[in-house]
Amino acid sequence: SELSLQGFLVECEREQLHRVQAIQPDGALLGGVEGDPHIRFASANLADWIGIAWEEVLGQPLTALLPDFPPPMPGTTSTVNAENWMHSSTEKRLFRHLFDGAFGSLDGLLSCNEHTWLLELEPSLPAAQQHDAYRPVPHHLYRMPYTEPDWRQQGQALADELRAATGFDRVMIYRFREDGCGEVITESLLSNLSPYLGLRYPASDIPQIARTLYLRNRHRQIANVAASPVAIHSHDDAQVDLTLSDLRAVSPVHLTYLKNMGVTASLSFSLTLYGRLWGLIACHHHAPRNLPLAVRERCAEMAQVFTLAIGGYQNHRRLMEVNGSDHEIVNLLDALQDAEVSSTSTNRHLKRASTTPSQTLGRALLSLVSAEGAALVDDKHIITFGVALDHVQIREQLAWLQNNLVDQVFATDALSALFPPAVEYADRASGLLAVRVGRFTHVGAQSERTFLWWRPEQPRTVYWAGDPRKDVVSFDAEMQHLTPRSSFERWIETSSRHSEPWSDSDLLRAKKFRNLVLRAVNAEVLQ
Ligand code: BLA
Repeated sequence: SELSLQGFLVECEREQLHRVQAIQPDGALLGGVEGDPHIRFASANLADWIGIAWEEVLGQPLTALLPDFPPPMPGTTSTVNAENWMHSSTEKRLFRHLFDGAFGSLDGLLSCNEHTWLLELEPSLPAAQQHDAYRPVPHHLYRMPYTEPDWRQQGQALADELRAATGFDRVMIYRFREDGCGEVITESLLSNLSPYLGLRYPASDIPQIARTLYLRNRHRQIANVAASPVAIHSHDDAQVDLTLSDLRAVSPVHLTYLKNMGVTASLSFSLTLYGRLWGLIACHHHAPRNLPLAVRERCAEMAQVFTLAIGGYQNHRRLMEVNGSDHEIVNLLDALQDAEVSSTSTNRHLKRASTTPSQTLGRALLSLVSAEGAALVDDKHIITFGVALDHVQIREQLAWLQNNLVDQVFATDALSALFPPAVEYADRASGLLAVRVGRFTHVGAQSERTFLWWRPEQPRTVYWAGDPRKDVVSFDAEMQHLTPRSSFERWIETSSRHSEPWSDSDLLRAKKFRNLVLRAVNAEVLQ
């Protein structure tokens, strides 16, 4: 039912992923409390990896196990030393061949946040793989894309390189949209698999906590969805914080999700831009697959390089757009002035948009942000351009804006979702961009003028992986509980009550326009 579905999604968002007291079985974990070198946490499988039982190490200082810890890190001016290794640090530190004994060679990955330090042990890179794992990031990934085709090509090159480096069946670049949903924008895959390229997935597929963890961790490996997790034992019932852990056990819901998708191993990399999660790179494999840490790190490096390309491309485009808009805005301001002069001279101030200057103004206004309709409104007057609303509707819209919004520039591509009466005219104004300009009058009071732009409803075809309304979860009758959706069949939605979204550049132009109008009108008064 609707209720249990909602309840399930709330539970998903509540799951404290970093509090799970278990790891995946591909290594072992030791840990303690920030600032204290005593071992408080040890995974139950410790004996399998170093030959010493977890019971024996709990309560001991780490140096009882590793007398020379921390070992020097070659080639760095590292701040790791005997006094501060267990203190909070943003960087994870890899110690190669930390253990070298009868059980083989193990690397140690040290991480420490404000609560906990962790030392995770994983098999060292086999000598045969050293050559590949330490190859530099391919040069062509460093190229800066300047055009749309360059940008697409760059993404494809990354996905192809990552598939070659990881040996996974499928590598996808998954980009988050403003509404939290995600879309597969690039894909590299084995030729016998069906593509996911262009498919959209609802936001609930990746809960917020999982996204937050990706801001702190560059990669996440799930080597085998069928593997049993290994418990972490603790000294005096302390709880281990696995925020920075590489081996953290996987959420059961997500394991079911991957199994439903036919995936046995998954590896993902975060794409973080300006402190926000821009997207993920998701890799799938049909069989268990465990890559050495050095290989994962090298792949994360490639992903990191790609984020520079994303940032560079975005900034370049923005700059081009800002420069390109100057001329247009100056023309628009001229048209605005001409229209006002002509309307005052004929003593029909802001009344009808029938004169030639006002037609010029209309064209310039509409093209500034590629709108179909626009209006210029102040306390007393309304002038409309293009496909517009009637005056009652405009007054209502303005009243709503004034009561609900503080921003001087506001945009939505789904007005009726925020302001239900707008359903009535969704065909003309599903998208609204509003710019408010305060104006000092000659008597010193402030009056306000608002520019409104509208975009019509755009029937938009969205390819969802499964029906997002029905298939997010399903009821497992046998297990008597809810499970993540099991259908990933392509499902087509023709969305309504949305306009073409306003782009960054539309907003930039609107803001720039506002600043110039503001300057012009207030300069006029001060003269
Ligand atoms: C995690 N969900 C994830 C991750 C991805 C997805 C990429 C990161 C971990 C990983 O790389 O496997 C989703 N994977 C996708 C999508 C595609 C893909 C969309 O390949 C598209 C091609 N999942 C649900 C529901 C819940 C849920 C309803 O569908 C609610 C409980 C949970 N997803 C969930 C959890 C994690 C997750 C808890 C974190 C898993 C972990 O890190 O332990």
